[in-house]
Amino acid sequence: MALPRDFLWGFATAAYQIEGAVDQHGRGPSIWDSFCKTPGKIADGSSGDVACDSYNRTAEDVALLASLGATAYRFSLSWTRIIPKGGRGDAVNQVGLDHYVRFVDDLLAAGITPFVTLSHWDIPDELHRRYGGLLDRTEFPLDFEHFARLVFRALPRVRHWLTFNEPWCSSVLGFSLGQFAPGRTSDRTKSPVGDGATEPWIVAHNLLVAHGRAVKVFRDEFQPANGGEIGIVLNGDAVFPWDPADAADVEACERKLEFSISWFADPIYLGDYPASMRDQLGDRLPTFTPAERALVHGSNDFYGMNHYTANYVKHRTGAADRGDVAGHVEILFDNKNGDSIGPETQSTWLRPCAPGFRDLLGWISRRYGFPKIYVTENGTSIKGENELRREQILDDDFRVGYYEDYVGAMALAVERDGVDVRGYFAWSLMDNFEWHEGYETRFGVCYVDYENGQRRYPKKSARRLKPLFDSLLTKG
Ligand code: PNW
Repeated sequence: MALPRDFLWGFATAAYQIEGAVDQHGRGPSIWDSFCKTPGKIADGSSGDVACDSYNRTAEDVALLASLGATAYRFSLSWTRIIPKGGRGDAVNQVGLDHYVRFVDDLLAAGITPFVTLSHWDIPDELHRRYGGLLDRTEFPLDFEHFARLVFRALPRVRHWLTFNEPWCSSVLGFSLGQFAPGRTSDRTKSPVGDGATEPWIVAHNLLVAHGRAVKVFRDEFQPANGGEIGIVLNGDAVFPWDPADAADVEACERKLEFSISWFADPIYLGDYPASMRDQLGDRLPTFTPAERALVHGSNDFYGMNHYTANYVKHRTGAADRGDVAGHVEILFDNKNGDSIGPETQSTWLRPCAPGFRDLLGWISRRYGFPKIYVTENGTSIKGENELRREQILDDDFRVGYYEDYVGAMALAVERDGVDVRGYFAWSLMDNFEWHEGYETRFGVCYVDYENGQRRYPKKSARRLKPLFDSLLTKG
């Protein structure tokens, strides 16, 4: 009996991962369309060209959500369906915009509350070519602001907006490790750990400023008449010291959280980057101009939290490498005693450890003044799932257990720790294009049969969430 009665729960997806139809009705290419064409970047050589074909199956997806009892759905807009070239001087594609207007109407008609992400990594390719996309401190935020204003105006019935998904991934995976579009490795040629690198911090800074610009437009021009709320979505893994008796490992845990979460959340809630980052990174970390700070500080109406896993964290000895994106720590799945943090999944970075969720909800809440939180993603892949027959895949007890444990940990955080969670989204509604892992990794609570018309089949986990939340929602 832990969660408030008006608590919203449902499932999440992202445009490039499910829509397909990449050339339909005038959509322009995003950096992910180009990235997928680069040989060797995607595990199975695939792309989002077809994916789950959700662009052409909106009625089916709404019916699926309704049948599972979801009260909310988080999805993202494809910027290049709406402005194929992306920029503020470029043409608007009305067909693309109308598609989302209808989709929002359909969701609302089915009693499902839309949570709309403006951009889930699929930056217009043309903007990347034109001025370096996320690397441009002036042009990118202005183009994003323009796109945001256009969709706020077109979708007045949407009450919950998310600006960017996981800017950490765009910055680190996209511009340091090169695993995500646009596949840049900053200055890694100079050193394998990226010493000399500057791009990840520039990209992060520009994403924060662009977020701030969109929020200002929303608050100045739309919120007064329409109401509603807006925030950014941040990912973050829980941490446990490799050796709890070693103060340096305990400190390393804090630093790891600062380098992944506070990098974005500190400027938004506290007005500047964490001191630990400034100390290590020096002037390669950009400085907020007063105008930028005014845009970013205080720019969240709620905290959008994506959470999947936990790590053991060990300090590193010796001088910090100034280009190290992790904050001079070692990230491990086993602790000093050889205990494992959790079982393996299909994702190398993901090991379930539900107590970490409660911990991290508490850490975020204490550091940022107990903000309203929406858990915008939580879920798991299963080791070897893709090798099984469909009937076996549908029996996903591992995923059922994951959701029971994680939702339970969240309920405890609300009940005992004063954490203010108002909504929860399981990742994902259905199996989909899992970025650089292609279709080999399945995160869906519904199985998608890619060989037979992208038909969706609910797995056991899909049907477990409604009774789980029903039992946690307070009556009366
Ligand atoms: C999130 N990592 O991404 C995304 O928001 C989703 O689009 C994605 O499908 C989901 O999690 C599952 O992976 C992440 O390597 C992808 O640490 C990779 C990492 C973290 C988050």
